[in-house]
Amino acid sequence: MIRRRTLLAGLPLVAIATRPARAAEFSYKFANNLPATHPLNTRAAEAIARIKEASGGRVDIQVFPNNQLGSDTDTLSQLRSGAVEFFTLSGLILSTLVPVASINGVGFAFKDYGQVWPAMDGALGAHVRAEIAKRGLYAMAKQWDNGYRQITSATKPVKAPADLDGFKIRVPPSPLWTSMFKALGAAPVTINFNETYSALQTRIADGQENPLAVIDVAKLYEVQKYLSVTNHMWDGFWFLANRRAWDALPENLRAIVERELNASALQQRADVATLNATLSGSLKSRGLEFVETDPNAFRAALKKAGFYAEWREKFGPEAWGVLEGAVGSLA
Ligand code: X2X
Repeated sequence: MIRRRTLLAGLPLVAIATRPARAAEFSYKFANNLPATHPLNTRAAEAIARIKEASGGRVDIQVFPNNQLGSDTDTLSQLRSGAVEFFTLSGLILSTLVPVASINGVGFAFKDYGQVWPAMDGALGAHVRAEIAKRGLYAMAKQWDNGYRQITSATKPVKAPADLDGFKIRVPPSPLWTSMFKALGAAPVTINFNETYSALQTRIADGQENPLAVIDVAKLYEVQKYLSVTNHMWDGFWFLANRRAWDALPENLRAIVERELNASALQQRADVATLNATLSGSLKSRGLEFVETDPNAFRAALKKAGFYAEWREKFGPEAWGVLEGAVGSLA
């Protein structure tokens, strides 16, 4: 019988215990602008765990939420240079690089989610993704939800378009956003998301607009008093990859990453829809006063200002035709 001590003495125990964990073959960074508590981050974290598992540890993605690596504008540059491999970005902000990517933000274009997802998973999304591909980026097939946007204000309830007259409203960096709020008579100020809370606090802007889920996780209710239910546009995040980093992954690993991210995107959409449908109670209890509006009045104001004609011209007949194919005539 071999004695236990003899057996152990023969093994290089020290070497085993001190060998460093093998670094993953592909160590990638994923940056985004939202707090870790938003469903975009909770669902992405689940996808990333499944990707690590399914790739046998070869793909390890580290998350940098909350604009830890910089504003959306900065992070888009980092994505393009390859300093960051993955980034989720609103199509409207992406339009500073890929103009047609803001097309889903045309005011009051989508009646409801029943129009949003068939369009974004269908011809409209395919049109935008093809343009994204021309700019050195890859967009996963499934977009992640931000949601229908609502206007908040610190100074007065916004009930009708006339209440926006001269109103200093923060908008994200995107020509479509600026154009739309100018068309409504407001005075839009372009500010990245990471500076929005403090801009509202210091009254650089008196209001802003975002979906309920963002207003909640970013605690914008602390610096705003009124929330007008306008549903004035639908906004989503493209899950983007730097093209060189994406192509560096062998095909089987790309398939795993895309499969798991897209699966989580579908779950994230359901989470956000639930939040946006149920958060009004808790936001009211935090002091936000809800204001009902007549969206048709805002839409009519946009039309009267020539907003639809202007953007039809800017996007061009082909892209505009794809949008109208999904939502009907916007004229
Ligand atoms: O910047 C915003 O307002 C946000 C969080 O909604 C976007 O990412 C577009």
